[in-house]
Amino acid sequence: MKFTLEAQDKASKARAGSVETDHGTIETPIFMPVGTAGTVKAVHQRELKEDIKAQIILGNTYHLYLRPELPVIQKAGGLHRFNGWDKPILTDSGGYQVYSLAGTGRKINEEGVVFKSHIDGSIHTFTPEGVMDIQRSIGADIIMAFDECTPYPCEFTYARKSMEMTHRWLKRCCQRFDSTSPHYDYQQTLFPIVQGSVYKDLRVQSAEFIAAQDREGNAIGGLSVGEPAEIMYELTEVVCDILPSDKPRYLMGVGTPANILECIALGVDMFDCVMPTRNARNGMIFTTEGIINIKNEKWKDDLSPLDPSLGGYVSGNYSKAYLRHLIKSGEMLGAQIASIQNLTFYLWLVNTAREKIKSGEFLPWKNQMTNKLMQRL
Ligand code: PRF
Repeated sequence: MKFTLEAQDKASKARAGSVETDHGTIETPIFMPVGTAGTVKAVHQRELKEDIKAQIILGNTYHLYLRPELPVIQKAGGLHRFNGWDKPILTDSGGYQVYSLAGTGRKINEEGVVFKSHIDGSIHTFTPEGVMDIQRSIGADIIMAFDECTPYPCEFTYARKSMEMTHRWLKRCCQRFDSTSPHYDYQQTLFPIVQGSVYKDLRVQSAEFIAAQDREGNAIGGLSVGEPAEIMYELTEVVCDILPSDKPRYLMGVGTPANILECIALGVDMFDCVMPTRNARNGMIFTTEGIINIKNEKWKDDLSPLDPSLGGYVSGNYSKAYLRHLIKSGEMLGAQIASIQNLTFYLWLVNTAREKIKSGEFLPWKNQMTNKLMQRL
């Protein structure tokens, strides 16, 4: 993997760059659609590529390991072959998904995490070594270290001990990753994850530890878990200022379009979030003019296109009234159209940010766009 810094904004810490992988180049800043079970829900691969212009998608170790199970993915020749997506893929390690199972009897200890499958209740163990092996089998281009994402709020002592364990787990991840080879004919790279909850001194300590591992890219976890946005911004800035500027920075699970613009300004290069797809299915539509709740009575007979200036097929060819009808009727096409619209918007947002960074107009554009995104149309 190779990261090239192409431009640095003068009025903020925003950057434009590119990440080269064996499955192609990712232009940053980038948003990565979430494809938990090897599919970006309600969107097929040709639409992802041609309409949405996605450059990289996510998969989840936890879900893919439980179903369809690794032998199937291995038999296919890796996840790219299995799901027909030939561009880059990143897999999350399961650290966050297992954390989301809180209350289902999962147990975290030094060795790893014992958890119950959400599918059939069977018991499984994830260890740092095991999760590296699983991600080798799945075959993502970028794989994530096994971490513990602390909840919010979280006591200082717990946050410190958890962060220290995440650091020890990282050492084990690196050791396993470096002593194994890819299963398929392309390279993989491992990103470590900064933790430390909302405590500035822990975040500094974690960012320094993660930076010292000298991997090819770095991630920031444990944020956007319920804390106020201002706290997330403050800690993201603290961490970005420590993580090396010649490597991509990935802020995990963030966020709203306004969150993304703010964090681009702080020096983040990569984002993922279920929001554009999950909220699409509930009728929340992101447009270049602002955010719409398509279920509102107000759109009942509005036959204007969803978002004509976005320039996409779906944005220009389906009306608000028609999408409202589909979503209210629980029609599958409603989820498809809404998901494509929202992802097209998210990719447009980061791509425009990239252009504005390069042309030196990022900050005024970001402020104007953020104002629009505060409005509910
Ligand atoms: N760790 C991992 N994945 C994640 C997170 C994390 O902390 C988050 C937190 N927002 C989202 N996804 N492994």
